[in-house]
Amino acid sequence: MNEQQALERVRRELKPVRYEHTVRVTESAEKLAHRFGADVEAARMAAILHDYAKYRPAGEMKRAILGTVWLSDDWTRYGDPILHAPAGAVFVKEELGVTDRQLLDAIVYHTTGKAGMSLLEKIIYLADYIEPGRTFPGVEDVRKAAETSLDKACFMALANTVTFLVNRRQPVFPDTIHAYNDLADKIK
Ligand code: DGI
Ligand code: FE
Ligand code: FE
Ligand code: FE
Repeated sequence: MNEQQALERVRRELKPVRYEHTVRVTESAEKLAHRFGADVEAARMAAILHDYAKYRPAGEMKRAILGTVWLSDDWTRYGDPILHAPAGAVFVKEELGVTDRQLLDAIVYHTTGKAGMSLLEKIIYLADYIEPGRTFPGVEDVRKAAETSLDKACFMALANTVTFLVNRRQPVFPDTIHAYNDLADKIK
């Protein structure tokens, strides 16, 4: 599947606002890949596919995760907003025939991050957070950090996300905390 075919599939899966977000994430991912020496094609493809499952019913996503040996059942226990990340990897694999493990993992971890993220995983995580349409409090500081340090910028995004979740008394997926701790140590 080439980039154009992936974009067409994704456009049919998503509402226009979400498709426009995807296009901006793809442009942000390309810039980050150039800046930090990653494979630009891989970064663009992962970005195009990252929110593929965003509008699937929660029950369908849970079933897909529970039926997949390479995904922990834990993904189904921390609220519906994180389901589309692991479920997206399952559907992209099964429905689009994508087999590249690194690309699938970048989709799995784009919402939560994890300890020991690969270059591609960090780029997709960060591109999703800083794309020009985002208006989170503090996002401008994260964009600034992303000009020079991928780890620092990911750490700031994780800190903001943990704060956001805790302030709303929402559960925090363990990998999000592990990602935060991992990068807190690395940027010292
Ligand atoms: O899909 P997007 O809107 O582009 O962005 P995303 O994939 O980063 O999803 C953001 C949502 O995920 C937002 O509602 C916050 C939520 N989220 C992020 N990390 C965690 C989380 N929710 C829980 N419960 N735990 C997390 O660690
Ligand atoms: Fe997402
Ligand atoms: Fe499972
Ligand atoms: Fe997204």
